Amino acid sequence: MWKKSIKFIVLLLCLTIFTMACSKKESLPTALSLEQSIKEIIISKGANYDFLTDTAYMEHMDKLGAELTNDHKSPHYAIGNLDEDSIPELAVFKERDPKDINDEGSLEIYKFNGEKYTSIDKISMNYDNTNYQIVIGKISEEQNGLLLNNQVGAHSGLTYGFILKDGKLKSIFNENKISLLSIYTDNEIKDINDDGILEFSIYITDPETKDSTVSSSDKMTLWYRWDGKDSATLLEVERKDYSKDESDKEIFNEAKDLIENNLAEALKYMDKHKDELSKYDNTELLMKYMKILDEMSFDEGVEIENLFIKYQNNENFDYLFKKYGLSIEKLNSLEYLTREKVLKDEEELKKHLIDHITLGYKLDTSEGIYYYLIDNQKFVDTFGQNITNEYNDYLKILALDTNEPFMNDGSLMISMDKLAERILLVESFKMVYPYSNLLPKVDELYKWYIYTYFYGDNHTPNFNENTLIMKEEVLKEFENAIGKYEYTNFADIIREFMENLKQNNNVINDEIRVKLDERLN
Ligand SMILES: [Ca+2]
Ligand SMILES: [Ca+2]
Repeated sequence: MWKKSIKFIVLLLCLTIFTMACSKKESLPTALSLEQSIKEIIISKGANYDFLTDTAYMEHMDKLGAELTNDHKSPHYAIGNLDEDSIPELAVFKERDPKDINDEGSLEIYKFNGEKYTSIDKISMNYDNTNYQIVIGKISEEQNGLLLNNQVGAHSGLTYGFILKDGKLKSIFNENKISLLSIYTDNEIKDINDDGILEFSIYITDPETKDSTVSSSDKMTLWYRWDGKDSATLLEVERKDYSKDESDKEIFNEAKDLIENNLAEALKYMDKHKDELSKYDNTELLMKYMKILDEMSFDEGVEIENLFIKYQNNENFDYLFKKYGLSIEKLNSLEYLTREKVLKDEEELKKHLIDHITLGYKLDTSEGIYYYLIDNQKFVDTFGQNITNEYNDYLKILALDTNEPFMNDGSLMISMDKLAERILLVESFKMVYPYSNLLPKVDELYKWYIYTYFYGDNHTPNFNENTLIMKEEVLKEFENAIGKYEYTNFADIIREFMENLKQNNNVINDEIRVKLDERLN
């Protein structure tokens, strides 16, 4: 009896194995046929064939793409050309398994190897929750690439860009140069201007929003295209039109008229009525006003210098200082200047100073010569709450330098660490306001600061003037800054500069200078 049972059990086992083998066999032909069909299509076509328009090929590839994603969900894969041969590659986003804390999710590239599609590279997707767009296409005139949008955190989006280089994925964006984070997943990858090259958008809170809560703040969409290096060029901005904000147009026109025809009265009027105008209109007026101050400053500077000379009666340049116990601070104080006894014998000089400081100038001196600077701090203090955040932040950058000029008569006047802080402030302006029309001016200042930071000033270069070898103490300073400001573009620039320098035996020559120029452009 028990023998019979064993026989039965053995038979049953055999049957089970047989059935399993059968079912395995049954699934094999379809898998084979997908690979086989793809192979057959590919090898039947010539080198210039456009597979992406071949319906049969695309249908099969769609199946393969869906099979290779973890959740078999589209659109977590993209089909397109990433390298020289015309046979498309397949990029697959593999969502992480939330139950497996070691699974970071991945991006994998498959390439046809003559037989079938096999994985050629795989990179981590950094625990991103999921993907909501993945596209392969032209990202510049000569380059194809892969762009993808992943969902991260509670509701944000993160954009990535890659090219395939020597069969490996290479990231094309430096996050210290461009912010790729969208507050919601409302950003897109598409060709917005029908030129065949992909653009991508970033969806962020408008820096000018009044309401700063994430959900109800004003949003803006920035459309970018890859710049061919490690950042992107801004092509288009979609945002609220703040010029339509409520504002008293009569007052605006009156202020504009004063700026053009009666400058001495304009500022008082603008200050008095600033609450009746929108931030947009106040900014427009102030920019107009300051442009005129800037244009006049040279001539007015010559005038004040001539007045000092006139009243010095051929004495030393500090004659008046001694006569009245003056200081540059006192000469910039309206309260002091309007005192009856101050400069009582130098009426023209007194009036010029009072008039110009009221206009918003600041008297400064270098090597015994007097001139006017624009007192940017005064405008921040007076109009900061009534102008756009963009213009206010711009004026704050300028104010740092008019309050405490970094350079005087060719000498660096502030510590390298202070200079680094100013560089970072400019850098953050560039990140926050990538659309700003003020960027050319900001960039000019940025470069001037950076060149001074690396090379030193005219009188004390950062390198030995005979050997051109960089000074040890300066290299130390660089290292400190890298540690202190680790995750900034500036730290990247210093790192790269030091690396180039090291390979050049710490000698500052044209080669090093050209490399820094290129990095900054
Ligand atoms: Ca290819
Ligand atoms: Ca385009």
